[in-house]
Formats: sequence, structure tokens, C-alpha cells
Amino acid sequence: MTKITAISSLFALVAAVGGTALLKAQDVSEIKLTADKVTFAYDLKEFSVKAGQKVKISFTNPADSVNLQPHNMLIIKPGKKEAVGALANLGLSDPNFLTTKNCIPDSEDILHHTNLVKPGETGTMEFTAPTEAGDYPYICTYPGHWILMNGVMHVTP
Ligand SMILES: [Cu+2]
Repeated sequence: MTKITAISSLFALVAAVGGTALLKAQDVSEIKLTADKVTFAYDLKEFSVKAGQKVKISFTNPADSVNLQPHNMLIIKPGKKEAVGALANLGLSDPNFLTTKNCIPDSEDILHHTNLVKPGETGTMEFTAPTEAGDYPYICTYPGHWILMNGVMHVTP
């Protein structure tokens, strides 16, 4: 290999690697949310992703939480927020709901979820956005939280 060929190969390699990184950054939508340290709320009330796009969500419960509540985050089918919220409230009658079940109700209306995230922890979920455009609610299903602690993931065509 001549010196010139070696240098152009190196440029080609750098271009290829750079191109791949760029493509990945565009393909995956990374969303970061944080729980409010005082009230039951997410700092993001809404965000948008493209239908069929890869999504990575990081949900942080701040270490300096004042309310010291654990929280989770569930993505729900359109129009089903109240139905899943009602199941979350009923969870109090199940001794495992707040522990091993991570406050996740048994429901086909739940598309994706994190586990319970304690103050100082971050929960993640990675998924492919629905192919059907629409407004997908997200809620915390620790009993009683969902009425205040909710938002909307807009899926755009
Ligand atoms: Cu919560």
C-alpha cells in the first residue's frame, strides 16, 4: 500500500464511522425526563417522536427529592389513561403491587414501562414508537399519582 492510498483509506474510514454515528443519532430519539422533587409531576408534559422510530427514555427521580416518593413511567394506548389509572389505584389491595410488581397493573393497554424508580435512581426504556400516529399518554402508576403525574407522547407520521 502506498502512502497516499493509506491516507485516503484512513479518510474513507473516518468518513464512514462519522456517517454511521450521525445516522444513529438521527434514528434514535433520546428523551430525558425528571420527576419533580416536590409535587407529583414529570418535568416534561409532552414530547414528540416519529412513528416507527427507535426511542430511548431515561426517567430520573432526583436524589434531592423532597416528597421521597418512588415513581415509574408507563406509556399507555390512546384514550386509556383513566382505565389504567383506575387499576393503579386498585393496586393498593394487592400486597405485592408496591414491591415486586413495581406498581405495574396487569393491562393490555400498557405498551411500555420502567420499573419503580427511587429518589437518586434513573429508569430507562427502549422501544420502537407505535406505527400509528396519535397521542399516547404516559403516567406514573404509584397509587394516586397518575391524576397529577402524567403527560403525552405525540407520535407523528
Ligand atoms: Cu409517581
